[in-house]
Amino acid sequence: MSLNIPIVENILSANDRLADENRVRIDAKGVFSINLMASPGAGKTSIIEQTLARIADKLRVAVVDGDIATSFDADRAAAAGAKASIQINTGGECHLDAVMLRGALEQLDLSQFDLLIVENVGNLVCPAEFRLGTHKSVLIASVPEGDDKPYKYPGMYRSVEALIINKIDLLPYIPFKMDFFRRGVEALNPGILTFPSSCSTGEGLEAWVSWITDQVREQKGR
Ligand SMILES: Nc1nc2c(ncn2[C@@H]2O[C@H](COP(=O)(O)OP(=O)(O)OP(=O)(O)O)[C@@H](O)[C@H]2O)c(=O)[nH]1
Ligand SMILES: [Mg+2]
Repeated sequence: MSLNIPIVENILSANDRLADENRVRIDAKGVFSINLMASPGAGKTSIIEQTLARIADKLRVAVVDGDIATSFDADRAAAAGAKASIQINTGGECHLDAVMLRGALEQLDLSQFDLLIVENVGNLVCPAEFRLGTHKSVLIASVPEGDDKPYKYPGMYRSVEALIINKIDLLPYIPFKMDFFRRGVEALNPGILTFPSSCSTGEGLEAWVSWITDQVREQKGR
């Protein structure tokens, strides 16, 4: 038991070093990058599809998709207009790590892109612990998951810079208390940028797309 803590610390610090290298590589080409995290089925790929539908004619987008198995999500991103989409199969790991992203970056000519979206494996625990080197981490919470998730998964809610609250079209049908949810978020991550949205109706997506477009522009200007 006493040996486990140094081993975990070593794994995480080795991952951090590789994440820093990924960041240098991404920065060198002026690409803006996000790590999209959420529980399974919260709507990560749907948000990517809806984002692409609104920006793929203006921005060159690469998508890297992490899943335990299948290439379904990378196929969806390609069909939605991603200029490149790469599927990583973790073969059982519940998160992406920096070495996996490095493998994907080696397959991309980053000078050909403005935006890199990484869809992490659906999970509210492990992905928060492994930095990838992206500029911003974004969490998608979805209404059917329940309003107690910030309280139960504080590490994830603390680790991100923006929060999409997806599936708000389902609010009339599900006992989701938005005030309770937001109080939990605020206690962990005060002032976090929040985007209530629905991939079904399109509500709220304009604000999200406008934020991400601004981030791409700022990154180019650096
Ligand atoms: N009602 C409603 N359904 C949605 C919304 N967004 C996504 N869905 C549905 O939720 C289901 C899961 O969506 P995905 O985008 O595949 O979710 P994901 O987070 O990428 O799932 P994994 O990659 O498997 O973890 C699909 O049936 C979507 O059609 C939404 O805003 N409202
Ligand atoms: Mg997905």
